[in-house]
Amino acid sequence: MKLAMIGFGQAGGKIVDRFLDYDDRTGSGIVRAAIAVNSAKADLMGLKNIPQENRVLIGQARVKGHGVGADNELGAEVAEEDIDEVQNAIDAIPTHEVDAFLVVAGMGGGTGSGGAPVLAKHLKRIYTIPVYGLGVLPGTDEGGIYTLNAARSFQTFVREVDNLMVFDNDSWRQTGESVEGGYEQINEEIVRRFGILFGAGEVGDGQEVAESVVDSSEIINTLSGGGVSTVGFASEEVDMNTGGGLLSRFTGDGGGDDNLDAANTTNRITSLVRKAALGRLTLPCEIEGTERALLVLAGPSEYLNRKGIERGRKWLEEETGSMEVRGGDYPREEPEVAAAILLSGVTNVPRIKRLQQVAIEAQDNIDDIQQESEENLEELVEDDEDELEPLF
Ligand SMILES: Nc1nc2c(ncn2[C@@H]2O[C@H](COP(=O)(O)OP(=O)(O)O)[C@@H](O)[C@H]2O)c(=O)[nH]1
Ligand SMILES: [Mg+2]
Repeated sequence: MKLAMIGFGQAGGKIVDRFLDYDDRTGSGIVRAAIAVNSAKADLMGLKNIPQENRVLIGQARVKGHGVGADNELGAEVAEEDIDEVQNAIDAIPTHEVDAFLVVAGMGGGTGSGGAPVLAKHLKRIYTIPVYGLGVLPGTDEGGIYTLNAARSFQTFVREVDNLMVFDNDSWRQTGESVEGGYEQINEEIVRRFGILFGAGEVGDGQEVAESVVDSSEIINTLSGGGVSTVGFASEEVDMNTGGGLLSRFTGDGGGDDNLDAANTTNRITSLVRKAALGRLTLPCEIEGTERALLVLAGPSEYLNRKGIERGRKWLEEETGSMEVRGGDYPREEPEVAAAILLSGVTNVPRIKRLQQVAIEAQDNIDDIQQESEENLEELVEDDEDELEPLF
């Protein structure tokens, strides 16, 4: 499926930038247009793949390109004030060729946390295609203000979008990694998972069309109904040349191999589906109670079969209790078989419950937190000035 991606704030911009890179590497063709919006000029300059004309600096009159720090109320204000500048960039892209918008942002900071929900609301008013969010939750070690920002932004964002897909940094922290190095890896994990999901509906002309290929409408139907989504993923390397018993037939080593290979293919698929659903999700949660799910099996077509996907789908129905589990193939020439599972409308999410609790408790000590936020902002502006000296 073809997306117009808008990265709001630093995390949002970097992740969209990385989606472009993924598209390039894999030829998946999901990013029809990519835009980055930020109040910090240095963050926009740090991007690699998003075209210069699609980098929109907002809030110049207020913060002079230095960013809003961790003040997400200011982030929301500058987004509202400069929404026309964002719209100008969107006007320049062919939205009639796009299946949906994807607004990507870190929920814990200022610009993306405050601005992404504002943009989502604006897009919903103007366009008829779905507007999805990809929200990144902060690590709990980042501090109170980030958690509070996330708690507030999350509530607004989920209300404004057609579906909010969530990635929780806290569950993906690597120990002993620098923060930046850690983000590189995390961002790669993000684009891989969502790349397979959205790429599934975008099988190109020259590519082999499988019997049960996933199309865009199935992704859209799974996401419709709103709420919060999480993604599970598992993969296994395979040999590109010996799959499906083709080679064994040519070399003549055994006539009964086809059945054995088919059984292997089915077993591989069902075990990948279990691993994907029961392993680490982008937002950890109880999968029981999921409203809708989509299972995508990606890999060389000789490693995909209908029986495996059907079994995986049935198993998912039992585990989630959902009556709406879709499933299908995504044939692609990569030396791995991968299962990506979109669980949409999840209800039992401990992290979200904690965030909601934080939002409630925050009403009690709002003054302390506001002061912390203002100090952060002052520090950041000072830091930024030092950093920006050689650039301008
Ligand atoms: N996954 C991921 N998360 C990030 C990255 N950079 C920042 N974050 C997270 O996003 C939150 C907001 O940071 P940032 O995007 O810099 O704030 P903003 O620029 O004001 O929107 C942080 O608290 C981190 O949790 C990144 O590259 N990848
Ligand atoms: Mg930042």
